[in-house]
Amino acid sequence: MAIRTVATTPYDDQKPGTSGLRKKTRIFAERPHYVENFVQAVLDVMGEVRGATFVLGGDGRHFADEALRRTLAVLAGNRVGRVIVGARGLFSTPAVSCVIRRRRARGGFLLTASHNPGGPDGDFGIKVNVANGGPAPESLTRRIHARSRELRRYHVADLPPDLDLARLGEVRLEATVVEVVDPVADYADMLEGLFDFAAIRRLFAGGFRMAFDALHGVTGPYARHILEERLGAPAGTVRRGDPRPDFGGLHPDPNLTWCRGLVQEVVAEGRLDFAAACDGDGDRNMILGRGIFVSPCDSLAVLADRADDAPGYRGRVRGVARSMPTSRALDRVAQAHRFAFFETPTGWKFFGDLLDAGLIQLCGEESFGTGSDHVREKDGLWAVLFWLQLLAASGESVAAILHRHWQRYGRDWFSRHDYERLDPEAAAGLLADLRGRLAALEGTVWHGARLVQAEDFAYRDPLSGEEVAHQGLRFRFDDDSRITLRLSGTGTEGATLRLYLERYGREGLMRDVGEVLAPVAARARALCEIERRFGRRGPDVVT
Ligand code: VG1
Ligand code: CO
Repeated sequence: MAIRTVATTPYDDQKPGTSGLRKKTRIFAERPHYVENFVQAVLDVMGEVRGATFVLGGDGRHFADEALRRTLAVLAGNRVGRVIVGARGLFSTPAVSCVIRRRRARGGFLLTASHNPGGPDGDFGIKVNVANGGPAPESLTRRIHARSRELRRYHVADLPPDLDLARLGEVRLEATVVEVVDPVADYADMLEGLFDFAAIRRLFAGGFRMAFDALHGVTGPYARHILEERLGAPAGTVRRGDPRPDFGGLHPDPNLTWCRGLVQEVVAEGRLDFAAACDGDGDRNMILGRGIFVSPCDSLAVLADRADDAPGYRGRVRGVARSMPTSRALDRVAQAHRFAFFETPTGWKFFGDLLDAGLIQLCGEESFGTGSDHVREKDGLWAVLFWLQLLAASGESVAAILHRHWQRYGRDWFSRHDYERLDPEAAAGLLADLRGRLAALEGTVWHGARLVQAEDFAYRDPLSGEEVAHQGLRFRFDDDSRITLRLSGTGTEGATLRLYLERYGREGLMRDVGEVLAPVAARARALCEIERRFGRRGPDVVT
Protein backbone atom coordinates (compact mmCIF):
# COMPACT_ATOMS: atom_id res chain seq x y z
CA MET A 1 0.00 0.00 0.00
CA ALA A 2 1.28 3.43 -0.86
CA ILE A 3 0.36 7.02 -1.42
CA ARG A 4 0.22 8.12 -5.04
CA THR A 5 -0.24 11.47 -6.71
CA VAL A 6 -2.63 11.21 -9.62
CA ALA A 7 -2.80 13.68 -12.52
CA THR A 8 -6.30 14.98 -13.18
CA THR A 9 -8.15 17.57 -15.21
CA PRO A 10 -10.24 20.18 -13.43
CA TYR A 11 -14.03 20.59 -13.67
CA ASP A 12 -15.57 24.02 -13.78
CA ASP A 13 -18.93 23.10 -12.23
CA GLN A 14 -17.89 22.10 -8.72
CA LYS A 15 -19.51 25.12 -7.13
CA PRO A 16 -21.14 24.39 -3.77
CA GLY A 17 -24.70 25.74 -3.56
CA THR A 18 -26.91 26.54 -0.57
CA SER A 19 -25.67 23.38 1.12
CA GLY A 20 -22.77 21.53 -0.46
CA LEU A 21 -22.05 20.31 -3.96
CA ARG A 22 -25.20 18.71 -5.37
CA LYS A 23 -25.60 17.07 -8.79
CA LYS A 24 -27.26 14.19 -10.52
CA THR A 25 -25.85 10.93 -9.14
CA ARG A 26 -24.66 9.98 -12.56
CA ILE A 27 -22.42 13.06 -12.77
CA PHE A 28 -20.62 11.99 -9.61
CA ALA A 29 -20.58 8.35 -10.69
CA GLU A 30 -19.57 8.70 -14.31
CA ARG A 31 -17.17 11.62 -14.53
CA PRO A 32 -13.62 10.46 -13.90
CA HIS A 33 -12.08 11.68 -10.62
CA TYR A 34 -15.14 13.84 -9.89
CA VAL A 35 -15.24 12.94 -6.19
CA GLU A 36 -11.46 12.96 -5.75
CA ASN A 37 -11.09 16.36 -7.40
CA PHE A 38 -13.66 17.95 -5.15
CA VAL A 39 -12.28 16.46 -1.94
CA GLN A 40 -8.75 17.46 -2.89
CA ALA A 41 -9.88 21.02 -3.70
CA VAL A 42 -11.45 21.27 -0.24
CA LEU A 43 -8.29 19.98 1.47
CA ASP A 44 -6.08 22.30 -0.58
CA VAL A 45 -7.90 25.39 0.68
CA MET A 46 -8.05 24.23 4.29
CA GLY A 47 -4.36 24.83 4.92
CA GLU A 48 -2.18 22.19 6.59
CA VAL A 49 -4.31 19.07 7.02
CA ARG A 50 -1.57 16.54 7.84
CA GLY A 51 -2.35 15.14 11.26
CA ALA A 52 -5.84 16.72 11.40
CA THR A 53 -9.02 14.79 12.23
CA PHE A 54 -11.99 14.56 9.85
CA VAL A 55 -15.45 13.06 10.25
CA LEU A 56 -16.98 11.13 7.37
CA GLY A 57 -20.36 9.58 6.66
CA GLY A 58 -23.64 10.07 4.89
CA ASP A 59 -27.27 9.12 4.52
CA GLY A 60 -26.56 5.81 2.80
CA ARG A 61 -27.97 6.81 -0.56
CA HIS A 62 -27.01 5.18 -3.84
CA PHE A 63 -23.29 5.75 -4.66
CA ALA A 64 -22.52 6.76 -1.05
CA ASP A 65 -20.48 3.58 -0.41
CA GLU A 66 -18.25 4.19 -3.37
CA ALA A 67 -17.96 7.92 -2.70
CA LEU A 68 -17.05 7.15 0.90
CA ARG A 69 -14.18 4.90 -0.08
CA ARG A 70 -12.92 7.39 -2.62
CA THR A 71 -13.13 10.26 -0.11
CA LEU A 72 -11.34 8.17 2.48
CA ALA A 73 -8.59 7.34 -0.01
CA VAL A 74 -7.96 11.04 -0.69
CA LEU A 75 -8.00 11.91 3.01
CA ALA A 76 -5.41 9.21 3.68
CA GLY A 77 -3.52 10.31 0.57
CA ASN A 78 -3.19 13.74 2.17
CA ARG A 79 -1.93 12.16 5.38
CA VAL A 80 -4.66 13.44 7.64
CA GLY A 81 -4.20 12.06 11.15
CA ARG A 82 -7.57 10.44 11.75
CA VAL A 83 -10.83 9.84 9.95
CA ILE A 84 -13.84 9.10 12.15
CA VAL A 85 -16.28 7.12 10.01
CA GLY A 86 -19.85 6.19 10.93
CA ALA A 87 -20.32 2.40 10.86
CA ARG A 88 -21.59 1.25 7.45
CA GLY A 89 -20.88 4.78 6.25
CA LEU A 90 -23.92 6.20 8.03
CA PHE A 91 -23.93 9.51 9.85
CA SER A 92 -26.70 12.07 10.08
CA THR A 93 -25.75 15.66 9.34
CA PRO A 94 -26.39 16.92 12.90
CA ALA A 95 -24.52 13.92 14.34
CA VAL A 96 -21.48 14.77 12.22
CA SER A 97 -21.68 18.32 13.53
CA CYS A 98 -21.82 16.95 17.09
CA VAL A 99 -18.85 14.63 16.58
CA ILE A 100 -16.72 17.31 14.88
CA ARG A 101 -17.20 19.45 17.97
CA ARG A 102 -16.74 16.72 20.56
CA ARG A 103 -13.64 15.29 18.92
CA ARG A 104 -12.18 18.67 17.92
CA ALA A 105 -11.99 17.65 14.29
CA ARG A 106 -10.88 20.00 11.53
CA GLY A 107 -13.97 19.28 9.49
CA GLY A 108 -16.21 16.71 7.91
CA PHE A 109 -17.50 15.35 4.62
CA LEU A 110 -21.17 14.39 4.42
CA LEU A 111 -22.14 12.21 1.50
CA THR A 112 -25.71 13.28 0.93
CA ALA A 113 -27.99 15.34 -1.26
CA SER A 114 -30.16 15.82 1.82
CA HIS A 115 -33.88 15.98 0.96
CA ASN A 116 -33.33 15.40 -2.76
CA PRO A 117 -34.37 11.95 -4.06
CA GLY A 118 -31.62 9.37 -4.49
CA GLY A 119 -30.87 6.40 -6.72
CA PRO A 120 -29.03 6.13 -10.04
CA ASP A 121 -31.39 8.67 -11.62
CA GLY A 122 -31.65 10.81 -8.49
CA ASP A 123 -29.23 13.15 -6.82
CA PHE A 124 -26.00 12.85 -4.91
CA GLY A 125 -24.00 15.42 -3.01
CA ILE A 126 -21.11 16.25 -0.72
CA LYS A 127 -21.53 18.70 2.13
CA VAL A 128 -18.37 20.13 3.63
CA ASN A 129 -18.24 21.13 7.29
CA VAL A 130 -15.58 23.03 9.17
CA ALA A 131 -14.10 22.99 12.67
CA ASN A 132 -17.07 24.62 14.43
CA GLY A 133 -19.17 21.71 13.14
CA GLY A 134 -21.09 23.87 10.69
CA PRO A 135 -21.30 24.12 6.91
CA ALA A 136 -18.36 25.76 5.15
CA PRO A 137 -19.00 29.52 5.06
CA GLU A 138 -19.35 31.44 1.79
CA SER A 139 -15.75 32.67 1.86
CA LEU A 140 -14.53 29.06 1.95
CA THR A 141 -16.95 27.68 -0.65
CA ARG A 142 -15.81 30.40 -3.05
CA ARG A 143 -12.20 29.34 -2.58
CA ILE A 144 -13.12 25.67 -2.97
CA HIS A 145 -14.78 26.41 -6.29
CA ALA A 146 -11.82 28.49 -7.48
CA ARG A 147 -9.37 25.75 -6.47
CA SER A 148 -11.44 23.02 -8.16
CA ARG A 149 -11.20 24.88 -11.47
CA GLU A 150 -7.42 24.77 -11.54
CA LEU A 151 -6.80 21.41 -9.87
CA ARG A 152 -4.30 19.23 -11.74
CA ARG A 153 -3.47 16.51 -9.20
CA TYR A 154 -4.75 14.74 -6.15
CA HIS A 155 -3.14 12.50 -3.57
CA VAL A 156 -4.59 9.12 -2.85
CA ALA A 157 -3.83 6.07 -0.74
CA ASP A 158 -4.82 2.61 -1.88
CA LEU A 159 -7.45 1.17 0.41
CA PRO A 160 -7.16 -2.49 1.35
CA PRO A 161 -9.96 -4.33 -0.48
CA ASP A 162 -11.05 -6.01 2.74
CA LEU A 163 -11.45 -2.74 4.69
CA ASP A 164 -14.59 -3.42 6.72
CA LEU A 165 -16.54 -0.27 7.52
CA ALA A 166 -19.20 -2.18 9.44
CA ARG A 167 -16.86 -3.29 12.22
CA LEU A 168 -16.20 -0.79 15.03
CA GLY A 169 -12.55 -0.13 15.77
CA GLU A 170 -9.37 1.35 14.34
CA VAL A 171 -7.37 0.51 11.22
CA ARG A 172 -4.17 2.23 10.10
CA LEU A 173 -3.82 3.42 6.51
CA GLU A 174 -0.37 4.89 5.92
CA ALA A 175 -0.25 8.00 8.14
CA THR A 176 -3.96 7.89 8.90
CA VAL A 177 -5.99 6.11 11.57
CA VAL A 178 -9.44 5.15 10.33
CA GLU A 179 -11.77 4.89 13.30
CA VAL A 180 -15.15 3.29 12.68
CA VAL A 181 -17.65 4.46 15.31
CA ASP A 182 -21.27 3.94 16.29
CA PRO A 183 -22.85 6.99 14.63
CA VAL A 184 -25.67 7.22 17.18
CA ALA A 185 -24.06 7.12 20.65
CA ASP A 186 -22.44 10.57 21.01
CA TYR A 187 -25.42 12.25 19.43
CA ALA A 188 -27.95 10.51 21.66
CA ASP A 189 -25.92 11.38 24.77
CA MET A 190 -25.84 15.00 23.71
CA LEU A 191 -29.64 15.14 23.33
CA GLU A 192 -30.09 13.44 26.67
CA GLY A 193 -28.15 16.32 28.21
CA LEU A 194 -30.53 18.92 26.77
CA PHE A 195 -33.94 17.48 27.52
CA ASP A 196 -35.68 15.86 30.48
CA PHE A 197 -35.73 12.25 29.27
CA ALA A 198 -37.43 11.04 32.47
CA ALA A 199 -40.39 13.36 31.85
CA ILE A 200 -40.67 12.24 28.21
CA ARG A 201 -40.45 8.61 29.34
CA ARG A 202 -43.41 9.20 31.67
CA LEU A 203 -45.32 10.71 28.76
CA PHE A 204 -44.90 7.51 26.72
CA ALA A 205 -45.60 5.33 29.74
CA GLY A 206 -48.90 7.19 30.10
CA GLY A 207 -50.08 5.98 26.70
CA PHE A 208 -49.07 8.94 24.55
CA ARG A 209 -49.03 7.77 20.93
CA MET A 210 -46.73 9.02 18.21
CA ALA A 211 -45.24 7.99 14.89
CA PHE A 212 -41.86 8.93 13.53
CA ASP A 213 -41.32 8.53 9.79
CA ALA A 214 -37.65 8.24 8.82
CA LEU A 215 -38.57 8.07 5.12
CA HIS A 216 -35.86 5.39 4.70
CA GLY A 217 -33.24 8.08 5.36
CA VAL A 218 -30.47 8.06 7.92
CA THR A 219 -32.55 8.94 11.00
CA GLY A 220 -34.12 5.48 11.37
CA PRO A 221 -31.36 4.03 13.58
CA TYR A 222 -31.15 7.26 15.59
CA ALA A 223 -34.90 7.44 16.18
CA ARG A 224 -35.15 3.76 17.12
CA HIS A 225 -32.42 4.11 19.67
CA ILE A 226 -33.57 7.41 21.14
CA LEU A 227 -37.36 7.10 20.96
CA GLU A 228 -37.88 3.37 21.36
CA GLU A 229 -34.88 2.34 23.46
CA ARG A 230 -34.04 5.35 25.62
CA LEU A 231 -37.50 6.91 25.89
CA GLY A 232 -39.64 3.79 25.92
CA ALA A 233 -41.89 4.61 22.97
CA PRO A 234 -43.62 1.42 21.77
CA ALA A 235 -41.83 -0.72 19.17
CA GLY A 236 -43.06 0.31 15.75
CA THR A 237 -43.17 4.01 16.64
CA VAL A 238 -40.41 4.46 14.08
CA ARG A 239 -41.59 3.78 10.56
CA ARG A 240 -39.52 3.23 7.45
CA GLY A 241 -36.56 3.11 9.81
CA ASP A 242 -34.14 1.17 7.62
CA PRO A 243 -31.94 3.44 5.47
CA ARG A 244 -32.25 2.46 1.81
CA PRO A 245 -30.11 3.57 -1.13
CA ASP A 246 -33.16 4.81 -3.05
CA PHE A 247 -35.29 5.80 -0.01
CA GLY A 248 -37.76 3.16 -1.15
CA GLY A 249 -38.46 5.30 -4.22
CA LEU A 250 -39.66 8.15 -1.98
CA HIS A 251 -38.75 11.78 -1.88
CA PRO A 252 -37.01 11.98 1.54
CA ASP A 253 -38.38 15.44 2.24
CA PRO A 254 -40.66 15.91 5.25
CA ASN A 255 -43.45 18.24 4.17
CA LEU A 256 -47.14 18.27 3.31
CA THR A 257 -46.54 17.07 -0.23
CA TRP A 258 -44.13 14.21 0.41
CA CYS A 259 -45.65 12.93 3.67
CA ARG A 260 -49.25 12.95 2.56
CA GLY A 261 -50.13 9.63 4.21
CA LEU A 262 -48.89 10.65 7.64
CA VAL A 263 -50.60 14.02 7.36
CA GLN A 264 -53.86 12.28 6.47
CA GLU A 265 -53.60 9.92 9.43
CA VAL A 266 -52.67 12.49 12.06
CA VAL A 267 -54.03 15.82 10.86
CA ALA A 268 -57.13 14.80 8.93
CA GLU A 269 -58.13 11.68 10.87
CA GLY A 270 -56.61 12.57 14.25
CA ARG A 271 -55.46 9.03 14.94
CA LEU A 272 -52.29 9.88 16.91
CA ASP A 273 -51.26 12.47 19.49
CA PHE A 274 -48.13 13.45 17.66
CA ALA A 275 -46.08 12.65 14.57
CA ALA A 276 -42.83 13.76 13.02
CA ALA A 277 -40.62 13.06 10.04
CA CYS A 278 -37.06 13.87 9.03
CA ASP A 279 -35.32 14.23 5.67
CA GLY A 280 -32.66 11.96 4.14
CA ASP A 281 -29.72 13.31 6.14
CA GLY A 282 -31.66 14.10 9.31
CA ASP A 283 -31.39 17.86 9.53
CA ARG A 284 -35.00 18.70 8.63
CA ASN A 285 -38.13 18.04 10.67
CA MET A 286 -41.87 18.14 10.24
CA ILE A 287 -44.11 18.34 13.31
CA LEU A 288 -47.75 17.22 13.36
CA GLY A 289 -50.22 17.11 16.22
CA ARG A 290 -53.63 15.52 16.37
CA GLY A 291 -55.65 17.56 13.88
CA ILE A 292 -52.90 20.11 13.22
CA PHE A 293 -49.84 20.78 11.09
CA VAL A 294 -47.21 22.99 12.72
CA SER A 295 -45.62 25.25 10.15
CA PRO A 296 -41.84 25.34 10.61
CA CYS A 297 -42.03 29.09 11.10
CA ASP A 298 -44.50 28.66 13.95
CA SER A 299 -42.52 25.77 15.37
CA LEU A 300 -39.45 27.97 15.68
CA ALA A 301 -41.46 30.74 17.32
CA VAL A 302 -43.06 28.36 19.83
CA LEU A 303 -39.72 26.79 20.79
CA ALA A 304 -38.21 30.23 21.31
CA ASP A 305 -41.21 31.31 23.37
CA ARG A 306 -41.13 28.23 25.60
CA ALA A 307 -37.41 27.46 25.70
CA ASP A 308 -37.51 27.61 29.49
CA ASP A 309 -39.40 24.29 29.48
CA ALA A 310 -36.23 22.49 28.33
CA PRO A 311 -33.40 22.04 30.87
CA GLY A 312 -30.74 22.75 28.22
CA TYR A 313 -32.21 26.17 27.45
CA ARG A 314 -33.72 27.36 30.71
CA GLY A 315 -32.79 30.99 31.31
CA ARG A 316 -30.16 30.73 28.61
CA VAL A 317 -31.74 32.15 25.44
CA ARG A 318 -30.62 35.70 24.71
CA GLY A 319 -30.84 35.87 20.95
CA VAL A 320 -32.59 34.20 18.01
CA ALA A 321 -32.36 34.27 14.24
CA ARG A 322 -34.33 33.24 11.20
CA SER A 323 -33.61 33.13 7.50
CA MET A 324 -34.99 35.96 5.41
CA PRO A 325 -37.99 34.18 3.82
CA THR A 326 -39.09 32.61 7.14
CA SER A 327 -42.25 34.20 8.57
CA ARG A 328 -42.12 36.96 11.15
CA ALA A 329 -43.64 34.82 13.91
CA LEU A 330 -40.21 34.60 15.55
CA ASP A 331 -39.79 38.38 15.48
CA ARG A 332 -42.83 38.83 17.72
CA VAL A 333 -41.48 36.37 20.29
CA ALA A 334 -38.07 38.03 20.19
CA GLN A 335 -39.65 41.38 20.87
CA ALA A 336 -41.78 40.13 23.76
CA HIS A 337 -38.83 38.37 25.42
CA ARG A 338 -36.32 41.11 24.52
CA PHE A 339 -34.14 38.63 22.66
CA ALA A 340 -31.54 39.93 20.23
CA PHE A 341 -32.84 39.21 16.74
CA PHE A 342 -31.09 38.55 13.40
CA GLU A 343 -32.35 37.97 9.87
CA THR A 344 -29.97 36.02 7.63
CA PRO A 345 -29.93 34.80 4.02
CA THR A 346 -31.21 31.30 3.24
CA GLY A 347 -28.82 28.50 4.27
CA TRP A 348 -27.58 27.28 7.63
CA LYS A 349 -24.03 28.52 7.00
CA PHE A 350 -25.16 32.05 7.82
CA PHE A 351 -26.08 31.14 11.42
CA GLY A 352 -22.61 29.78 12.26
CA ASP A 353 -20.89 33.00 13.32
CA LEU A 354 -23.86 34.17 15.37
CA LEU A 355 -23.99 30.84 17.21
CA ASP A 356 -20.21 30.77 17.75
CA ALA A 357 -20.26 34.25 19.23
CA GLY A 358 -23.12 33.40 21.59
CA LEU A 359 -25.30 36.10 20.02
CA ILE A 360 -28.06 33.58 19.33
CA GLN A 361 -29.07 30.29 20.91
CA LEU A 362 -31.99 29.25 18.65
CA CYS A 363 -32.49 29.67 14.93
CA GLY A 364 -34.40 28.27 11.99
CA GLU A 365 -35.66 28.36 8.45
CA GLU A 366 -39.05 27.93 6.84
CA SER A 367 -37.72 24.89 4.99
CA PHE A 368 -38.32 22.59 7.97
CA GLY A 369 -35.00 23.41 9.58
CA THR A 370 -34.76 24.22 13.28
CA GLY A 371 -31.76 24.19 15.55
CA SER A 372 -29.70 25.71 18.32
CA ASP A 373 -26.19 26.22 19.60
CA HIS A 374 -25.92 22.54 20.63
CA VAL A 375 -24.43 21.83 17.17
CA ARG A 376 -23.88 23.93 14.05
CA GLU A 377 -26.45 22.28 11.80
CA LYS A 378 -30.18 22.23 11.83
CA ASP A 379 -31.26 19.14 13.68
CA GLY A 380 -34.40 17.14 12.93
CA LEU A 381 -34.53 14.81 15.95
CA TRP A 382 -33.58 17.64 18.28
CA ALA A 383 -36.71 19.50 17.17
CA VAL A 384 -38.82 16.38 17.71
CA LEU A 385 -37.46 15.99 21.24
CA PHE A 386 -37.98 19.66 21.97
CA TRP A 387 -41.66 19.27 21.07
CA LEU A 388 -41.91 16.12 23.18
CA GLN A 389 -40.38 18.13 26.00
CA LEU A 390 -43.01 20.88 25.65
CA LEU A 391 -45.79 18.29 25.58
CA ALA A 392 -44.40 16.50 28.63
CA ALA A 393 -43.82 19.71 30.59
CA SER A 394 -47.21 21.27 29.86
CA GLY A 395 -49.50 18.25 29.62
CA GLU A 396 -51.14 20.08 26.70
CA SER A 397 -51.75 18.94 23.13
CA VAL A 398 -49.85 20.31 20.15
CA ALA A 399 -53.02 22.09 19.02
CA ALA A 400 -53.53 23.73 22.41
CA ILE A 401 -49.95 24.98 22.49
CA LEU A 402 -50.23 26.44 19.01
CA HIS A 403 -53.63 28.04 19.57
CA ARG A 404 -52.45 29.72 22.74
CA HIS A 405 -49.43 31.01 20.86
CA TRP A 406 -51.61 32.55 18.16
CA GLN A 407 -53.91 34.10 20.72
CA ARG A 408 -51.03 35.79 22.38
CA TYR A 409 -49.02 36.86 19.34
CA GLY A 410 -51.42 36.75 16.38
CA ARG A 411 -50.84 34.38 13.50
CA ASP A 412 -48.48 34.48 10.53
CA TRP A 413 -50.06 32.34 7.84
CA PHE A 414 -47.19 31.06 5.72
CA SER A 415 -46.77 28.92 2.65
CA ARG A 416 -44.11 28.28 0.03
CA HIS A 417 -44.92 27.65 -3.63
CA ASP A 418 -42.21 26.02 -5.72
CA TYR A 419 -42.09 26.07 -9.50
CA GLU A 420 -39.64 23.39 -10.56
CA ARG A 421 -37.66 22.58 -13.70
CA LEU A 422 -38.04 26.06 -15.16
CA ASP A 423 -35.91 27.27 -18.00
CA PRO A 424 -32.92 28.77 -16.11
CA GLU A 425 -32.68 31.76 -18.43
CA ALA A 426 -36.35 32.61 -18.07
CA ALA A 427 -36.05 32.28 -14.29
CA ALA A 428 -32.96 34.49 -14.12
CA GLY A 429 -34.75 36.93 -16.46
CA LEU A 430 -37.66 37.24 -14.04
CA LEU A 431 -35.39 38.15 -11.15
CA ALA A 432 -33.34 40.57 -13.23
CA ASP A 433 -36.50 42.26 -14.51
CA LEU A 434 -38.02 42.74 -11.10
CA ARG A 435 -34.70 43.81 -9.64
CA GLY A 436 -34.48 46.57 -12.22
CA ARG A 437 -37.96 47.83 -11.35
CA LEU A 438 -37.98 47.71 -7.55
CA ALA A 439 -38.32 51.43 -6.99
CA ALA A 440 -40.96 51.78 -9.69
CA LEU A 441 -43.01 48.96 -8.16
CA GLU A 442 -43.38 50.69 -4.81
CA GLY A 443 -46.81 52.25 -4.54
CA THR A 444 -48.43 50.02 -7.18
CA VAL A 445 -51.60 48.10 -6.31
CA TRP A 446 -51.95 44.32 -6.76
CA HIS A 447 -55.20 42.50 -6.13
CA GLY A 448 -56.40 45.13 -3.70
CA ALA A 449 -53.17 45.69 -1.76
CA ARG A 450 -50.58 48.42 -2.14
CA LEU A 451 -46.95 47.40 -2.44
CA VAL A 452 -45.22 49.53 0.18
CA GLN A 453 -41.67 48.24 0.06
CA ALA A 454 -39.60 46.34 -2.50
CA GLU A 455 -36.02 45.31 -1.79
CA ASP A 456 -33.18 43.11 -2.95
CA PHE A 457 -31.96 41.37 0.21
CA ALA A 458 -28.28 41.75 1.02
CA TYR A 459 -26.52 40.73 4.21
CA ARG A 460 -23.41 41.72 6.08
CA ASP A 461 -22.27 39.21 8.67
CA PRO A 462 -22.07 41.29 11.87
CA LEU A 463 -18.98 39.41 13.01
CA SER A 464 -16.86 38.58 9.97
CA GLY A 465 -18.05 41.58 7.98
CA GLU A 466 -18.48 39.27 4.99
CA GLU A 467 -21.06 40.56 2.53
CA VAL A 468 -23.45 38.75 0.21
CA ALA A 469 -25.87 40.43 -2.18
CA HIS A 470 -28.92 39.39 -4.23
CA GLN A 471 -30.22 36.84 -1.73
CA GLY A 472 -33.86 37.27 -2.72
CA LEU A 473 -36.45 39.89 -3.63
CA ARG A 474 -38.96 40.96 -1.01
CA PHE A 475 -42.22 42.77 -1.34
CA ARG A 476 -44.24 44.11 1.57
CA PHE A 477 -47.89 45.11 1.13
CA ASP A 478 -50.16 47.35 3.15
CA ASP A 479 -52.40 44.44 4.25
CA ASP A 480 -49.52 43.08 6.36
CA SER A 481 -48.58 40.46 3.80
CA ARG A 482 -45.17 39.73 2.31
CA ILE A 483 -43.96 37.97 -0.79
CA THR A 484 -40.35 36.83 -1.10
CA LEU A 485 -38.87 35.18 -4.15
CA ARG A 486 -35.55 33.55 -4.88
CA LEU A 487 -34.07 30.75 -6.92
CA SER A 488 -33.12 27.49 -5.25
CA GLY A 489 -29.45 26.67 -4.76
CA THR A 490 -29.95 22.96 -4.13
CA GLY A 491 -31.82 21.80 -7.25
CA THR A 492 -30.13 19.76 -9.95
CA GLU A 493 -32.49 20.15 -12.90
CA GLY A 494 -33.32 23.48 -14.49
CA ALA A 495 -34.20 26.29 -12.11
CA THR A 496 -36.56 26.16 -9.14
CA LEU A 497 -38.39 29.36 -8.30
CA ARG A 498 -39.50 29.62 -4.69
CA LEU A 499 -42.33 32.00 -3.83
CA TYR A 500 -42.68 32.55 -0.09
CA LEU A 501 -46.07 33.91 0.92
CA GLU A 502 -47.15 35.18 4.30
CA ARG A 503 -49.75 37.31 5.96
CA TYR A 504 -50.18 38.41 9.54
CA GLY A 505 -53.46 38.78 11.39
CA ARG A 506 -54.99 38.71 14.86
CA GLU A 507 -58.47 37.61 13.88
CA GLY A 508 -60.06 34.43 12.58
CA LEU A 509 -57.05 32.54 13.90
CA MET A 510 -58.36 29.16 12.79
CA ARG A 511 -58.80 30.13 9.15
CA ASP A 512 -57.15 27.80 6.69
CA VAL A 513 -53.76 28.83 5.32
CA GLY A 514 -54.77 28.23 1.69
CA GLU A 515 -57.79 30.46 2.06
CA VAL A 516 -55.96 33.30 3.83
CA LEU A 517 -53.09 33.25 1.36
CA ALA A 518 -55.12 32.84 -1.84
CA PRO A 519 -55.07 36.57 -2.63
CA VAL A 520 -51.37 36.75 -1.77
CA ALA A 521 -50.64 33.82 -4.09
CA ALA A 522 -52.62 35.46 -6.90
CA ARG A 523 -50.68 38.66 -6.36
CA ALA A 524 -47.37 36.78 -6.48
CA ARG A 525 -48.33 35.04 -9.73
CA ALA A 526 -49.32 38.37 -11.26
CA LEU A 527 -46.18 40.14 -10.09
CA CYS A 528 -44.02 37.37 -11.54
CA GLU A 529 -46.18 36.87 -14.67
CA ILE A 530 -45.87 33.16 -14.02
CA GLU A 531 -48.11 32.05 -16.83
CA ARG A 532 -46.67 34.32 -19.51
CA ARG A 533 -43.05 33.68 -18.61
CA PHE A 534 -43.15 29.98 -17.78
CA GLY A 535 -46.45 28.69 -19.16
CA ARG A 536 -47.35 27.40 -15.70
CA ARG A 537 -50.71 27.86 -14.02
CA GLY A 538 -49.76 26.72 -10.54
CA PRO A 539 -46.86 25.50 -8.40
CA ASP A 540 -45.39 21.98 -8.48
CA VAL A 541 -45.00 21.79 -4.73
CA VAL A 542 -46.82 23.64 -1.97
CA THR A 543 -45.41 23.42 1.54
C1 VG1 B 1 -33.04 24.75 0.55
C2 VG1 B 1 -33.80 25.52 1.61
C3 VG1 B 1 -32.84 26.12 2.62
C4 VG1 B 1 -31.97 25.01 3.22
C5 VG1 B 1 -31.28 24.24 2.11
C6 VG1 B 1 -30.50 23.05 2.63
O1 VG1 B 1 -32.20 25.63 -0.17
O2 VG1 B 1 -34.59 26.54 1.02
O3 VG1 B 1 -33.58 26.80 3.61
O4 VG1 B 1 -31.02 25.55 4.08
O5 VG1 B 1 -32.25 23.75 1.18
O6 VG1 B 1 -31.33 22.15 3.30
P1 VG1 B 1 -32.59 26.22 -1.62
O7 VG1 B 1 -31.41 27.03 -2.03
O8 VG1 B 1 -32.90 25.08 -2.49
O9 VG1 B 1 -33.81 27.05 -1.38
V1 VG1 B 1 -30.83 20.52 3.40
O10 VG1 B 1 -31.87 19.71 4.38
O11 VG1 B 1 -30.79 20.17 1.79
O12 VG1 B 1 -29.30 20.57 3.77
CO1 CO C 1 -31.19 17.84 4.88
